[in-house]
Amino acid sequence: MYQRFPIPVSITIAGSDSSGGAGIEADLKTFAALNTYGTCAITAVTIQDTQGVYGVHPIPGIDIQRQIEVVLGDAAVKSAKTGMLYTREAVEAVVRTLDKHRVPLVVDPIFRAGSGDLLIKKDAKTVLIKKLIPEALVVTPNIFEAEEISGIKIKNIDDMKKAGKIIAKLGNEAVIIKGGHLEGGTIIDFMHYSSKSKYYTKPRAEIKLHGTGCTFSAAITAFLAHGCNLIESVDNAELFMLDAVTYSLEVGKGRRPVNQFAAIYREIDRPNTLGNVNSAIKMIENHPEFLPHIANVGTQVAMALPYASEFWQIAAVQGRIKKAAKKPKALGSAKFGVSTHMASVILTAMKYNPNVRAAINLHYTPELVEAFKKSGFTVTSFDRKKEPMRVKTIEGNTLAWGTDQAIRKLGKVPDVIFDVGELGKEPMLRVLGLSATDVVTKTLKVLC
Ligand code: PXL
Repeated sequence: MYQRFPIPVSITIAGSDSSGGAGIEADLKTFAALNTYGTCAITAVTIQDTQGVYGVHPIPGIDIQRQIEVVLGDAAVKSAKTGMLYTREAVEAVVRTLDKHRVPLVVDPIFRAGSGDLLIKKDAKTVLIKKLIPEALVVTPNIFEAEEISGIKIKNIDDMKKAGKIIAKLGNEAVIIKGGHLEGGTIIDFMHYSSKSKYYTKPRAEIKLHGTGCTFSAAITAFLAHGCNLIESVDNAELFMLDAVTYSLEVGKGRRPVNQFAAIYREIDRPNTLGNVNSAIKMIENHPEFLPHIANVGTQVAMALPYASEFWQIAAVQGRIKKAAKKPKALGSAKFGVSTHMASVILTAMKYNPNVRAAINLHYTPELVEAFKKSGFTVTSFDRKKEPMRVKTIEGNTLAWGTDQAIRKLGKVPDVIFDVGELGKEPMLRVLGLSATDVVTKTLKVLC
């Protein structure tokens, strides 16, 4: 049948996590973010928040079996994953049904929650290792799970490699041992497949996260459903995790759930961000009050996409805003990636407060600073003379350094950051705010 909106279907067989961060909830969000239609068989209902697990109610094996059977009998499911399988009955139900319907299978062995709570019974673990793992295309244990499955202690990369080889002997095609629980500033995930090794290196997030394992294995499952081979699926899943981890969410008082939608929310905001900068440009052009404050090098008004981390994710005015006879005049309209200077200011501010996504630069005068202060805005500054040689010569990012200095001095992101310039550097003032129109509105409050 011709499908007007084709979307591959995947199934997750896992436990529900009432905190929404892991389990079925993380899997379905991941499937959705990766344009895969998610179906599910729930194996247990857990009572938990971001701080811990307070109860587990297993679903009877027969009901797990029937959920899988009806879904697989109805839709053309392209890939499957398992997560929390609490009881022996649950594991056996999965083995029975997947034996009849062969689909590429990702087994994420779940032994404990990040909080330390047990999420599998002992006899279930034995059957999982003996009967389910051999059926998998890929198994994705963390260090502790890999230790239990392989029977060896894992202290370093060599041990990971040994454990990977042992686990692969169970019959599964590949193993990825996630290295997050080993010490060190970088995390290394190790993959063993057809007697080969592959390593994925990434920076460690210095916060406690929730749902990383579920999201990672669900992402592999989603890419498999899209027809990627195993290596491509893992490569893509690793990339997907970078944004999901960087932009984890502060939802409760405990661990931070990863954010499967960070990249989508960023990209979807492109037209809004461009539109907002264009509106700000119009406001400036319509207010001659700006004219004396337009910077000699030109004024920029810029705004970042949400979850931005790169300069090309910041929109600004192509060609800047210049002084014309009676009014300020923009030489072009809003465009991404046209201002490295404003990108440095905004990206630095966003590290402290992700809501501060916009800035405008104006020519500094002591009178203008006084006017901002008088209107009740917070103002702080940095001193170019204090710029370390390292920043000046090697890093070459004076504005990121200066913005950082100014924010640290105040202890929060201010409304205004200025510097009095130096030889060849115009004295400059930057107004920061939530959006391009917000920074213009703040400035107009002072100027009008
Ligand atoms: O992160 C593993 C995991 C899987 N499934 C459920 C969970 C957790 C962790 O808390 O609650 C249901």
